[in-house]
Amino acid sequence: MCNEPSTNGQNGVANGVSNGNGADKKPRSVPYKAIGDYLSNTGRFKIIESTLREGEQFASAFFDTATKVKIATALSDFGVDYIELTSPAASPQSKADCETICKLGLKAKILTHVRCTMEDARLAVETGVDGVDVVIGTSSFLREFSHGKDMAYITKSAIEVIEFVKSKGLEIRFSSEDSFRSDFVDLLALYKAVDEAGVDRVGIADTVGCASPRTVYELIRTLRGVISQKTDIETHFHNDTGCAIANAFVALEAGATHVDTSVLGIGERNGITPLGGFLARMIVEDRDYVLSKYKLQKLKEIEDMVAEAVEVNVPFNNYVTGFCSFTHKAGIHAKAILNNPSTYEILNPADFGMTRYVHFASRITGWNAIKSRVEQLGLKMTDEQVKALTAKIKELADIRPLAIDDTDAIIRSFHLDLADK
Ligand code: HCA
Ligand code: CU
Repeated sequence: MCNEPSTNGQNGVANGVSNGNGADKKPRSVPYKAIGDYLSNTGRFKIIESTLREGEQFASAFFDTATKVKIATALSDFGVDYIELTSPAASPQSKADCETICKLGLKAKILTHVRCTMEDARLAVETGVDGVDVVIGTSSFLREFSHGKDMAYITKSAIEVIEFVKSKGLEIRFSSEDSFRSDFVDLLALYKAVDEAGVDRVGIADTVGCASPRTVYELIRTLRGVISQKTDIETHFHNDTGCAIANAFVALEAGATHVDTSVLGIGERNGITPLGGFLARMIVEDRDYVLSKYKLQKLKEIEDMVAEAVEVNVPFNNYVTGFCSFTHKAGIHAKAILNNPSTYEILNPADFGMTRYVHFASRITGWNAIKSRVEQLGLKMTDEQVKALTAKIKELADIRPLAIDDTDAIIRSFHLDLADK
């Protein structure tokens, strides 16, 4: 069920000029409401932000201490619930950085992510973190070609690690790597055992990005029925086949409580559920919850900060902050958008501190877009004159691409000619 974006008077079109035409009206309510779903946590999820763990596994990522501090502070201010950091076992500097971030006193809880061994768990609890995320591969691929351990061994070491971390008064999560290619019966037996050992959260990870929304829904819903209600379910989705946001969303619908994200989705290979895209999905589902928790207006700043740190450009079609996310081009779209932005927008750019732009310099423009531009330039014309001007712009735009400056020049000279007549 899609709710319409709320329009709040900040719906300026190009150059921030208000269209003054319906944008301030309260949105119409949607006639059909979703029936209450007792399993769904789409209105009360938590974010585990893993830019400083999964994101460090991104091809071109290198975060020095100062950059880690900057990113962790920005994410905490943004409102994420948890920040996950690279294992202290990875390197001496990783351990030192983990300790430094724990001492910052951020609002977000700090986690570190370690292998399911006592050695790693001991290192983790020494760093000052609020909680430990442990993981071990359970698929036959990983059991055979990675660590070589069977399910009985995995269960035994999981319980030992869980009991140890809990004895230190810290939060503990246990996750299986490659959950969707693991034996389902084995997996459920393992989660039941760790649940009985008192784990706070279990994690499901689509390590290779093979899962589709339907398989995610079924697995999480079954798991929800097998472990106790007080135990949270964290989910982690890779994006190899383009389902990372959809999978995170259905996981919440099926009863998961926590979602792993990273800024711009950076991580191993092409990464995981992106923070911005995930929140775009969630604001459509539960606007009040998202706005009450997350400072969405800071999203672009955080994305730019991370893009610079890992030396990539923000993709042109990035969710919310891509350069054309709120650009409307075709004449039919522009006309409706100028009347009421909800016609062709499910997100309100103002919620994210972004601005709408009505494109007018092309052959598929319409006279409403040109009229709006004429007004922005402070010029006066009748509708008939604007229509004639539009025809002239289309004639030129049929021959070559027009820049905004070109089009503005045509508009101004047309206006001057009118005065001469
Ligand atoms: C990996 C591990 C992991 C762990 C996810 C988790 C994955 O780098 O392979 O602990 O929830 O994708 O399985 O990121
Ligand atoms: Cu991962």
